Amino acid sequence: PNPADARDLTACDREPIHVPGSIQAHGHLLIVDPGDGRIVGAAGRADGLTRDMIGQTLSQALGGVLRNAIDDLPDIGPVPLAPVMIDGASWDLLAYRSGAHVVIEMLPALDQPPLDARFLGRMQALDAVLERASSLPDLMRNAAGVFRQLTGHARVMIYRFIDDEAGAVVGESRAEGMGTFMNHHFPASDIPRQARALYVRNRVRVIADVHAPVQPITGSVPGIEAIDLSDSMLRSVSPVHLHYLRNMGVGASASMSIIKDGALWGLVACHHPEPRDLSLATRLACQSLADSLARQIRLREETVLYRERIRLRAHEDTVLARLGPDDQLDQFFAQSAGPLAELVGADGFAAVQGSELFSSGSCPDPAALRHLADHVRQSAAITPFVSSNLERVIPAAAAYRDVASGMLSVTMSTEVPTILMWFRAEKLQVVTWAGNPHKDVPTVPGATLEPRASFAAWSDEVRGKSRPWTAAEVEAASRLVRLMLEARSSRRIRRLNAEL
Ligand code: BLA
Repeated sequence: PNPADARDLTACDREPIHVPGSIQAHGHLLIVDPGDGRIVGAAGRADGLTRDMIGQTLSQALGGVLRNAIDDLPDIGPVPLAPVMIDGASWDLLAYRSGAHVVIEMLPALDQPPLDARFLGRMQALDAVLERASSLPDLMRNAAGVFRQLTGHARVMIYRFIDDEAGAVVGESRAEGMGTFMNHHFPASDIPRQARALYVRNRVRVIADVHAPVQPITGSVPGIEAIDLSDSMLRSVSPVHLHYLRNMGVGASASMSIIKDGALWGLVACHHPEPRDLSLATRLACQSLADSLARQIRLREETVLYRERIRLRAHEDTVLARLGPDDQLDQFFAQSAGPLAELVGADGFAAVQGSELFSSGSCPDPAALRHLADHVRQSAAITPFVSSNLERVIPAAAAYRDVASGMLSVTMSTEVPTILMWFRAEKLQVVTWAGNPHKDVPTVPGATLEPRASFAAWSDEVRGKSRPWTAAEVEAASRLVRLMLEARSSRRIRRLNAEL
């Protein structure tokens, strides 16, 4: 069973995290009416620094240069501005538009590497470490190390979304004394839907101190506290998530989005046992390194696909050379079924054409084969049917999961369509979850969903799944069906010509 199904996801998914009405404790926020340049709202440390600025113009509060800067802001996305000094403290500034207002955020200028030549040199060196990785697993390990150097967090993980939006830790680097989450799985509800959507837009978040009280937004305009903080770097985070981190024994967290082809592929997740903030420059450096990581991931996936394609193509001729006479399904596949199954790494191969049926290797019984063929007849004519968890799509398949947990099917458009099916046996898998994902489900309807109390490794046996079909294998099956059809019709033409 999919643990995410058992949960009341909506409670988590509905929390409007982009309008929290407050910011984290370590910075300040000003809301400006761009028309007259007046400050209409603020939030910040209880010392009142920014609250006293409400009603002033931005120039009065922070100096004249800022006025021009906010007039030139783009419609979307934050822009770093020149830092300011107030009462001996230095602040990094960030500005963005939010509805009719402009938001200015003040992040404490930290004693972390400034954006100078040495810092840029270091960035290049870190980027080079990513490029040097020889394989995808190697890249994941290197990436965790690189982000640990950049952020100084004690445990850095590369977290990858897998099926059902659940995910697993695929790379890790940690300081002595920090426990491991390597290869641990986490359910989808740990990062709810709206958070995943927001993280495509705003790619770096820092939770500097999971114990610090939040700073509410106040102002001179009614409803100003409900301002949209999607682009914020100081936004206070969901209390449920803070609870989650505290349960994990984490004092501060940071995460960066890994976006591949416009979608959230995964996150760089950083934990620290004590409070830890990141400077604006470090945050921006993290973002650019995460983009670089995404490119490296894509490059490596493309290389794997390309190599597999070459290997599969070399195999095609063997299959085509063994095709038998096509008057009968049996004869057509008698010699070619073995290489056909081998081509895509299947345990069995079967074909159904009208009332005729052929099977070879390890396949479900004839009645089941006909049932499966009926199920995919329409859809597989357009795109291949691909599943590595057949019983999830066709529940009856649970009865023969030992031979067919995975199925790949393509329809060959012969006069009477031929449905070709490749099968893969069940591959028992033990998945280690970070804490029991089935527990902590609220028993009272409408009750608040609490994060897990324990993240201790919890093993779950997964039934009914096969090794997944790769993109190259699916592609090879479709291609081969086309080639077989061509071979068949050119043979027919030759035969007709001979008869004439
Ligand atoms: C946010 N959950 C997050 C974030 C991460 C995780 C990385 C982004 C914020 C951050 O950087 O800390 C989860 N952290 C993980 C995972 C790993 C990790 C999977 O280190 C693995 C290595 N959380 C729950 C439940 C709810 C929930 C039951 O467990 C729902 C009520 C909610 N998680 C939740 C919310 C956010 C979140 C609402 C958004 C926080 C925000 O940005 O405001």
